[in-house]
Amino acid sequence: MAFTVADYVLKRLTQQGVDTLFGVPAAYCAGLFDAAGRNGVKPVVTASDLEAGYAADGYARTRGLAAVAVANGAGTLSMLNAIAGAFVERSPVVVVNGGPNAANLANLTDFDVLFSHSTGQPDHDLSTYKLVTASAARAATAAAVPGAVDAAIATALKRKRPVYIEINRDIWTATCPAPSGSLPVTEPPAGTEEQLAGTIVGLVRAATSPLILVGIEIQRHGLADKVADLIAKLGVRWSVQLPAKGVLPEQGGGWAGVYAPPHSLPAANAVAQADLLVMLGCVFPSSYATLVRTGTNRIITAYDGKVKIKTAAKQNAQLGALITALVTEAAKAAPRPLPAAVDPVTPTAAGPLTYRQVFERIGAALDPSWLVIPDTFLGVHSAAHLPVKGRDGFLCGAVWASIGHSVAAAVGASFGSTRRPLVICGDGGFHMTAQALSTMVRYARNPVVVVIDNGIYAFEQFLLDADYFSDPTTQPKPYVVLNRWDFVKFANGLGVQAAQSVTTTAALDQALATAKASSAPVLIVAKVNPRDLPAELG
Ligand SMILES: Cc1ncc(C[n+]2csc(CCOP(=O)(O)OP(=O)(O)O)c2C)c(N)n1
Repeated sequence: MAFTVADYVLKRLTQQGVDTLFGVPAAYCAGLFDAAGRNGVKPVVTASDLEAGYAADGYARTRGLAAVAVANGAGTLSMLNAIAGAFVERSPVVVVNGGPNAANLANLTDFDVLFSHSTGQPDHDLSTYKLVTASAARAATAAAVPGAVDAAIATALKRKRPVYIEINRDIWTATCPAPSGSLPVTEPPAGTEEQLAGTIVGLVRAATSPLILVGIEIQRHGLADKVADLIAKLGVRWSVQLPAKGVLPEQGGGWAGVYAPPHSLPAANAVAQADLLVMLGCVFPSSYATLVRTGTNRIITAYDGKVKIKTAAKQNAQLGALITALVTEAAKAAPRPLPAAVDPVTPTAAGPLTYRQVFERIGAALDPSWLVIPDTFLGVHSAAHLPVKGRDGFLCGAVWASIGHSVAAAVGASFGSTRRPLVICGDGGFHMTAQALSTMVRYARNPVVVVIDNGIYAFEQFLLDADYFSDPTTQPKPYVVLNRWDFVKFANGLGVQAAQSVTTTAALDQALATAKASSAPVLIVAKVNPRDLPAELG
């Protein structure tokens, strides 16, 4: 059989280690799914398009690159939220979209006849995805495919951001030359790195209490070992942003805890006291506004190909080359003595099941086999302090903060990571993507999903009127109260046999131990009082 356009796309993906294609097929992209098997790529069909996007995101975060294809318009626009999160949090997902053919476009332009799922714009998906990807391009002919695909995948690898390729739906089976040569996977150095490194290390040495804050780009660019070396050679305190938790093992001298303002002692104190903050590969969520706006005279940042030293103008610099130069520069003098690591969080006494107890019991159960995936909910503040073991044991959409991400990202992470996903999610977040349990069953995946069932969108209630949590006479906002599901029956209906509710710490311990012993997907529903708050917020 001749080599085709679909083969070209899949071959370039498999060359980068991608062995799974997430999506919900449609006539537009069926040609890609048809070619998957013969190219050694396993199609994973999810229960929704949004789930496909989150799953691809979870795979990209753990494997380094992912691919997803859904229906033009109806599927892609449903998936947009997931790809926006991947864009913000540097997750290189390749969105492969079947696009309108020449007749579709002519009918629309000449007679206002809508092609399937068209909004009436000839490029509705292309234009929309430009907003949430590092590159978005359309290939109308087979001749244009190699150039478009190579440019897109190279951009995803270099920038660690999603990319979008739209391919005329008529050409999947058209003949195409096989790929030749390898794709560039890193940006070239800017030439500024050595000089910048000299300045930065000089400032660190001159500071009284410098602190390095590690961000997610360090993991995405495979720079964790070098950053660990840099910390040791300089002898500085260090912290991580919440999305970067687990990028480095959380131990040893200088470890100051996860910095996730506004609820992140002791790291918040360490950051507040630092006279120099070196933020490597960080993304700033809204909670960083005060720190970044008021701290320009003590902050150095390096992210997204740019370095800024205090109030000086930004300069181009390639992150990997900069970190290498920093290590070389740091090696020229002895490290300063490292302060002792922060004490681990001490457990409280056993008692009724509360947010605090749920996280303490999960913390006690953690070992290096788990990949902790918290959702956006009250418990994310507690997840920041979980004793994740080793490296790359944590995955969190903490900046984009879309509820429901965790459950569906676990589908992808179960394919991309050697660790077993342990999802911790609120009941409201679980409502968003609960059908992902079905995908886990269908493809024999093994995530353990812990749903903290308090019957409300407590995070929203906390933001809008926190009195509710301390004053029994204060009623919740009516729109934060959830429809109560029978989660166990729901999970059973989707094929998850191992589903149970727990109301005590002993039962939770038992459920976690039983889950650990099984290789099937598991749902544990931890019932918590709606007025209960995690330790970090109480
Ligand atoms: C997709 C999406 N919709 C809405 C929100 C706003 N939001 C943030 S937290 C939250 C409540 C989460 O509730 P739940 O999952 O039950 O956890 P809890 O807050 O009770 O711990 C909501 C609705 C969001 N972040 N993302």
